[in-house]
Amino acid sequence: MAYYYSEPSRTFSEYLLVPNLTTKECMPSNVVLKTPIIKHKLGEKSALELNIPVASAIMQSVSDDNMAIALAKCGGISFIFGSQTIENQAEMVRRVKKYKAGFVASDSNLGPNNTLRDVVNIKEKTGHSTVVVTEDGTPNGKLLGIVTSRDYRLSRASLDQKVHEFMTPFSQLIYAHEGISLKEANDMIWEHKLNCLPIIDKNDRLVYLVFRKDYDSHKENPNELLDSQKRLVVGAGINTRDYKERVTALVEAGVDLLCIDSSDGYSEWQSDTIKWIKETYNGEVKVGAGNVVDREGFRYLVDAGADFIKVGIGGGSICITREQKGIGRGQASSIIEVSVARDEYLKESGIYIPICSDGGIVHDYHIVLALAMGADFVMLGRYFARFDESPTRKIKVGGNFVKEYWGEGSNRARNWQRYDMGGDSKLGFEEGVDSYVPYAGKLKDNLDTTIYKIKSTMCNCGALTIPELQQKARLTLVSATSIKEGGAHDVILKENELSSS
Ligand code: RVP
Repeated sequence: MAYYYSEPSRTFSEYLLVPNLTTKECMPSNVVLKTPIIKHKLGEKSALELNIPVASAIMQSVSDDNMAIALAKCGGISFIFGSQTIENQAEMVRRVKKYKAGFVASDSNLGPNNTLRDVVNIKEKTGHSTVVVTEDGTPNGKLLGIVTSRDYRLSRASLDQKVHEFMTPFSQLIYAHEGISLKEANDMIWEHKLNCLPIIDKNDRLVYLVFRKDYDSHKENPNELLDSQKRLVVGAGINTRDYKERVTALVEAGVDLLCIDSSDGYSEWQSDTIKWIKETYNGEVKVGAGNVVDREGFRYLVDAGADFIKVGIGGGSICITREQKGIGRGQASSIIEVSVARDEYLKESGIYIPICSDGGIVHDYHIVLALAMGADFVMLGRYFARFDESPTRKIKVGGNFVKEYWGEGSNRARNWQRYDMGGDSKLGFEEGVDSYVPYAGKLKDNLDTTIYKIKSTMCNCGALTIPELQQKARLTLVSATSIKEGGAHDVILKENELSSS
């Protein structure tokens, strides 16, 4: 006879946190959100920790190198999407690893025989007023000079004038050599009253530019997630088909953490993939697995050697797996059961396995609920898709700016490996939709607010760290009526009144 769960499958919005005593030291500024991301022995530190408990989803419309840089600067991690060629994905990882805070690759480059017209055009395209002149017009060519708006007067000059006639030539430039620290570069910027310092290699080829304003923004990111060589940390998604070639390329590119990306991870394919990675790299390469929603799935992947477990089926905002296949479970119920399984495993083995709650975060407070229920970090798709840094188009629909956001199981992404059930390799039917999300601006501005909210809620719960929250939190189920009263009610909202008049 089939097994029936005695409890309904619950989601985050059905729960609230009940406040504990808030002591005087329980202030948002004292809350530390560091959290483990790979398994470790009880009492020891995880070899990789996040500075804030968020990851961006393994999706084409969310996590490319640009997103990964922006999120790691804020202390979280991106998993670069795997539904692209191995070469492209490895190149994205390489770009994140090469990124040096404050050192940027030049995006406005011309050759000496280009014209002032080209300068004007490139300025309009990139929005940057510093144009680099290299021998071959590439970002890493031999540096010949620099053009800024101080070098020409549009009202007087001919647009056909050649760049080499009015640029500031190399002989008059202040520059530095590769290997200089950001602090040293900044000192030179101040000493010589520069806006931009070119960094060149021993053959006079341009490597980076350092801008005065970038140094300031570096100081604004105290949570930056860096590896031992001070490079940004980045993850990548893999599948259970081409993992031998893909993992090899990603590891070579310097990836810090892998995650098998699948809508249903309780499979022998995943076990084989994890075992191959662990054997091939002597346990050195770290890999998360999932998604699962129960104790059995969790144990199976942990026994195979997974470093963290990702939880959630069908809860994603763009996901229609539940409708299409009748598979899934409420995200809250899944996290609660898997956390109990994790604690059991910890008791038996002395090993702590971090859990990632993936999908279905609708409100910021849902993140705190997930953490309180036992998750160590959350993975978000819709949330990050709304920002400037996501790889999708920003367009105007009905007078409002939106960004595109599509599921990995949609026809647009065609990520059949994520929904692979063995056999023929193609997407039989869609499990995701193509959609828009409201445009929300810069990642950092939004994330700062979210993090502040998380810290405030934790203070209400009397918790200064995530482990403390997990121990102390008191959660209550809410009735349908309480949910209704959770928002503004029984008042006439001014916005509505204005828009209807
Ligand atoms: P959300 O944050 O609610 O947008 O959910 C993002 C998650 O949804 C992803 O991390 C992934 O687990 C899942 N996903 C991605 N594509 C699809 C799909 O097409 N069904 N689902």
